[in-house]
Amino acid sequence: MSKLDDLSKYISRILRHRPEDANIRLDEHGWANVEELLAGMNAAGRKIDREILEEIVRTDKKQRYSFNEGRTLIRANQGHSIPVDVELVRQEPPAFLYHGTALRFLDSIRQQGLLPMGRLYVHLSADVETARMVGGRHGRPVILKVRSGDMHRDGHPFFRSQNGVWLAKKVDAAYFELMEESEK
Ligand code: HQG
Repeated sequence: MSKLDDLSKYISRILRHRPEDANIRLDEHGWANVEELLAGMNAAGRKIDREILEEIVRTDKKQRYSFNEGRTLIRANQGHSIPVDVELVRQEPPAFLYHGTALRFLDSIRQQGLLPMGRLYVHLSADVETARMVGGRHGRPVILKVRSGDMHRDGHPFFRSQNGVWLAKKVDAAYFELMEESEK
């Protein structure tokens, strides 16, 4: 992993899950003060300055972070476990969305539906390839095809984060099926 990737991983942990590790606080919309973040990271032994932070935000492959207009504040676009309101916009989803998970979770998911688990939302992808990569983080990947259009028509809200991730509060088992190898 490159040095920037390594720093980015750390920043996503601070901005989504554990701001206290860098001795900072997020406001109710998930914003951290940039100067405080830089100072907190350096104090925690993660050497970083504003230039490096700006490069990480600009080059991050998943566009995980945003600055405010004056670049005094920074937040993660999605993926939080702490309850912040990142002002997600409710949006009509495409007919189908995909969720990659691991084979070992499948029984539980079939029983309970897809739940946010440690995060605020269930994360869904517009394409199979992304879902496969997300699932592969947890083990042998399997892909669920979600009837998001039907869910939307039935009144279940969908949100799309700043960086294009689709989010839902929950997906009942009636709305997804396992994709067979030949369909992927
Ligand atoms: C599973 C990464 C048992 C769910 C990715 C998943 C994504 C259940 C795991 C983003 C379940 C949670 C999020 C149930 C769901 N029983 N297991 N009822 N319902 N699960 O990491 O979607 O690189 O919190 O299938 O790219 O894997 O960090 O969610 O396997 O966009 O920016 O519980 O994180 O982005 O795992 O990944 P996660 P996720 P970043």
